[in-house]
Amino acid sequence: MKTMFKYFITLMVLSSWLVSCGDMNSGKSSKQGALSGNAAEKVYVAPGEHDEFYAFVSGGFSGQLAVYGLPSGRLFKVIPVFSVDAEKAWGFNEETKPMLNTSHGFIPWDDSHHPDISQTAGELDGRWVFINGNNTPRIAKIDLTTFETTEIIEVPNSAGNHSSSFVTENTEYVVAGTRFSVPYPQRDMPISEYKGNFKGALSFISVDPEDGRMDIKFQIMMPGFDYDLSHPGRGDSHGWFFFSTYNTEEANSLLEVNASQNDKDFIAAINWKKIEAYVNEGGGKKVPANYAHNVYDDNTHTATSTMKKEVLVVDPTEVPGAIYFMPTPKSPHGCDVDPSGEYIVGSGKLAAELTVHSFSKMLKAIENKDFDGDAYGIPILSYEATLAGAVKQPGLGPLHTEFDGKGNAYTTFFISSEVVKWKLGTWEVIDRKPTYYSVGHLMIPGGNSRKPFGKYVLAMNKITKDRYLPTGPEVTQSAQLYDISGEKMELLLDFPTVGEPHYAAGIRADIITENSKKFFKLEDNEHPYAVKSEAESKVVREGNEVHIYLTMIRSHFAPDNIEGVQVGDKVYFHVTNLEQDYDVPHGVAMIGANTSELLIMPGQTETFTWEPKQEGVWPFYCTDFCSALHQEMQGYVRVSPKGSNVPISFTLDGDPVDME
Ligand code: K7E
Ligand code: CUA
Repeated sequence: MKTMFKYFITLMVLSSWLVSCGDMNSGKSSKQGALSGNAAEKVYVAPGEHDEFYAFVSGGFSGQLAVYGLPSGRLFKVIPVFSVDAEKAWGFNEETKPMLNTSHGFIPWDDSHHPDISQTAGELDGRWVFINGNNTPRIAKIDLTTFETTEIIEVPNSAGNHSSSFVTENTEYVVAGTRFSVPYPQRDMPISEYKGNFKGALSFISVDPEDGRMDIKFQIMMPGFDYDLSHPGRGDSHGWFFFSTYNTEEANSLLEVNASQNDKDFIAAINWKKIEAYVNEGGGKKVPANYAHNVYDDNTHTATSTMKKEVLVVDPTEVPGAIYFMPTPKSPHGCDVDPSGEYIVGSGKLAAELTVHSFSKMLKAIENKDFDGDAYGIPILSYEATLAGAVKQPGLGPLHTEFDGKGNAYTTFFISSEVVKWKLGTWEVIDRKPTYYSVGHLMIPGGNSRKPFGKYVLAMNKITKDRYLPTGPEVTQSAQLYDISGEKMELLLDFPTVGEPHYAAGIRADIITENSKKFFKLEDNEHPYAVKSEAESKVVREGNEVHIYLTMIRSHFAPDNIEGVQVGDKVYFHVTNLEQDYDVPHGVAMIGANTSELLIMPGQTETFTWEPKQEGVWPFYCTDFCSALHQEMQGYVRVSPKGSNVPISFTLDGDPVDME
């Protein structure tokens, strides 16, 4: 075993040498022959034409979710999720600050990895996309009518929320598993006592079928392993959920060596329907917890944050027959389920072959009690009993697998930098294509459902090196698009990404476009500081707070000139965009405001604050080039010394209005 480990370390070193070798040759050799035939034509989307697919690509350490078109690779939007975004005032304006509230306070950053689109009957329905925040465990929901984050729920008892956020085939649940096990309950204790005392929480978050509202239905308190990735069963295996684990050694230091001791770790198979029934009959224990639930309302254009105080916890030993472990070689990372739901692929990061489990064999093994001991009372199924087959010598360092719906699987190999196509059932390798370089996840639009679209695969790479013009020490991350409609894969396109893309979710565009919102209706605007016409615009002093009810329409603000503000005041700009047309946002920025500009969509109201420090007459202006007279869209605020007797007044439609 030790020798095996050394062998793989050698391979890893070798692979980094290969990468730097490509670098030395300026990548010329690596690029030769990569493209053939009419690749350019296949990704060419003529001016004015639309892409066939949306790709929602996670931003990793950027904390955001980027929207691209495929096959063009054009970037359409970066949706702010877990990180503040000055471009959209996310986390800067008063309305969205509550979205980033957690039990640790306002946390304006996270590490987002795995987007997954909602499903109905195992097919993508295009209503929402979910994504996990790893660092301060959270799950976000993005509404695909507005492409805005509308809900974030914190996950208690979790740490490194990585085996997340994957949805069951009717979006009954979005599931979040902990990567790091932690003391349960959290307490001050010696780290050396990890084993047996730390636990791994797997959270089943229900999603309301009507409004999508999330709620932690239950958490399963599993043994103190690392829960790395997960996927739901589908078809016959709907009702089960599978999680890859590593560190079943329960080591707490130098995991690189100490968590690679066991020849096999596990894929945990969880019969969530059984646990759901147990919980519905009053099973489980309500325990104190502290976590934020943040909801954004499209009518008030405002988020609220509620702190929740308890969570329902299930001890696996109390629900016999609901959880089993399937031994899986060498610290598996990816845990992927094919469209039929029969095959569960475990990608042992250090394994020489790719292990595939069979769901039907698993059921038989459970029936026959074909066990190989237990771990903390959870039966371990015998390895041979669940094994469907193995892909022999497929590549080095397998990470993730997706499916084309035509009986083929595609697996990424990090160390040997390639995507390998192989056949389900015969396990034979059909094709392999290099990636540039060191690929992590890959994505086939719909590849996570019963009906993949099976036309393209997108590989998301960890190392870029020489693929683009250099930009100093930091180079862009990269995605690569392959045509998979034929027997052999064909590399079509490289394109840069935002942050580090881990996973992505893709969907046929028309499923989303038919419901896409064009603007917010002014009549539905329930923001408490909204004004629905210029005539209602006003400026109100309340002690040392000044509230400006500002409207915007092409090409002026109402009011524009405002007097009576004093040094030391806290000025609230409540800004409503009165436009009722597609694609006419206005922006607003105030000199010296240390929040952010606002970018306000038609029918929407947003608020920023400004605390003037200096007397004078200070301008504000529109930041979005909205019309030929955009540069005329401006105003002034006169700031007088503290205690001055200049009354609050403003100009509306060119006429002065006195408020006092
Ligand atoms: Cu493999 Cu976070 Cu899914 Cu990245 S993870 S690669
Ligand atoms: Cu409004 Cu520019």
